[in-house]
Amino acid sequence: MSQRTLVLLKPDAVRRGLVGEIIGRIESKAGWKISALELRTLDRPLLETHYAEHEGQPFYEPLMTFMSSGPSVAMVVEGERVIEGLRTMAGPTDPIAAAPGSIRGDFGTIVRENLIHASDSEESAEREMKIFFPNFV
Ligand code: D4T
Repeated sequence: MSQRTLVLLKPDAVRRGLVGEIIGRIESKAGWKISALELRTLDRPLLETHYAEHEGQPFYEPLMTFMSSGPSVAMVVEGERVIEGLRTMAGPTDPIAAAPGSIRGDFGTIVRENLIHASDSEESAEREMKIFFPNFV
């Protein structure tokens, strides 16, 4: 089942020079391909839309500050079961709980700076692709 998903390489991944490493892992999965890609600093209105479900949480404001602290890489990735596959490849939200071999498990320590976002369902993927690539979808 071919799917599309929205992936963000967060400002920590870009600052630390991990973009090539992470994109390499994605491109190494058989049949997965990047169909849109942009390097850009995410502004507050876009982040408010993307993270609407977390408004009011104690981590919301620090998350907003971090996510707008430098450029991110936004991508659409497509391929076989790519939504589930990229969530597995990223690992769970807390990088210390993430298994070695996953992106967060290999490179992260703190929850806020967990390197990567990947849509968690087909509905989220559709919503998020429209936010980041309104002219593509
Ligand atoms: P994203 O959405 O960035 O892919 O992350 P997850 O799907 O893994 O996790 P999430 O939506 O629960 O969290 C979004 C974002 O908020 C940061 N965060 C989260 C944080 O700084 N403190 C926290 O306690 C939580 C739960 C990390 C990811």
